[in-house]
Amino acid sequence: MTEKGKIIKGIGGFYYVKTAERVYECKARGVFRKDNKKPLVGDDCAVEVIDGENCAGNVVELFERKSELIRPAVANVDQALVIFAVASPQPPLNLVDRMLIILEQQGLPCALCFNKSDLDESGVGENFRRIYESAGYPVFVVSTKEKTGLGELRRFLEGKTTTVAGPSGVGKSSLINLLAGSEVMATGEISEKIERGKHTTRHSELFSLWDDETFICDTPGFSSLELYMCGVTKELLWKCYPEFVPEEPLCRFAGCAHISEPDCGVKKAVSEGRIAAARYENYKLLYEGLKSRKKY
Ligand SMILES: Nc1nc2c(ncn2[C@@H]2O[C@H](COP(=O)(O)OP(=O)(O)OP(=O)(O)O)[C@@H](O)[C@H]2O)c(=O)[nH]1
Ligand SMILES: [Mg+2]
Ligand SMILES: [Zn+2]
Repeated sequence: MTEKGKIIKGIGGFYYVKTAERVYECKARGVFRKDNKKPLVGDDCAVEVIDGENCAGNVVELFERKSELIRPAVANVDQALVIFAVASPQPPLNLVDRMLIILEQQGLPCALCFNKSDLDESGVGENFRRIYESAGYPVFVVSTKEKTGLGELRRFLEGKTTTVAGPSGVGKSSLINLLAGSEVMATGEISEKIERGKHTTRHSELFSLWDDETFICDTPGFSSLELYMCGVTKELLWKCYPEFVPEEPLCRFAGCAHISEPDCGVKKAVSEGRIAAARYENYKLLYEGLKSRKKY
C-alpha cells in the first residue's frame, strides 16, 4: 500500500513524511536514488507503508519539484525570509547581500527580517530598512521578544510556503515558535564572548501555521556562504542586484561590469542616490572576490 505525503524533516538517514492522517518514519528506497536524487524537506512523495501500526515506511517516489533551493536545502518553497538580528549578533551587510544574491540566482522571491529590535538603541534597524527597501525588498523590523512588528510579516507569510535563512543565533527558531503559537523548535542562547549563535538547529523542518495553506521551514544557521559554489559568476553578479537591473541599459558598453567603465548607468544611479552606496561597495568587493576567487 502506498500513500502520498510531504517530507517535513530529515534526520540521521530517516525522512519524516506527513500524510493526511499521520507522520511516517521512512528510509529512502525508491528508484530516484539511482539518479542521485536526494529527498529534500518539502518534497511531495509516495510512501510505501511497511508497518502501519508503528508508522514505518519507505519513500519510494519523489514527485516533481516546483522549486529547489541549495542553500538552505529545501524543495517546493514559494519564497524565502532572510533573517538577521539588528544586534547580538551584528549583521554583516556583506553576508546579508550574499544571501540575497544566492536567492536571486535561484530565482526565489525574498524578503528581509531584522529581529531583536528591542536591542536597537541607535536606530540601525531603520537604516537597514532604508537600504533594502530601496533595493526593492520587503523589510520587516521585528522583536520576537517584545512581539512587535509582526503584523506585516504575517501578511507576507499568509498562504505561502516560506523558508527562513540566516546565521545562527539571530532568532529564526524563536520567531517560528512565536508565529506557531507553541514551542515547536528548540532555541539556544548565543555565546556572549564572541556574540555568535551555537548552531542550535541542526535540521530543517516544515511547520504549518494558522491554516492548511501557510507553511514555514526552519533551517540551520549558516556561518559562511560562497557565491561561486552556488553558481554565481562575476558576469552574473550584477543581475542578482534587482536595483541595478533597470540602470544597466544606460551603460555605454555592452557587458559593462559597473566597476571602472566610463558612462556607467549603475555608477550614475549610485551618485544620484537611487542605489545605496553600501550595496554598491559590497558589489565591488564581491566582484573582486569572484574575479580572483580568493576568500573575501
Ligand atoms: N533580545 C532578543 N533576543 C532574542 C529575540 N529573538 C530571539 N532572541 C534570543 O536569541 C537567541 C537565539 O535564538 P534562536 O531562535 O535559537 O536562534 P536561531 O536563529 O534559531 O539559531 P540557530 O538555530 O543556531 O541557527 C535566544 O537566546 C533567543 O532567546 C529578540 O527579539 N530579542
Ligand atoms: Mg534555530
Ligand atoms: Zn555599468
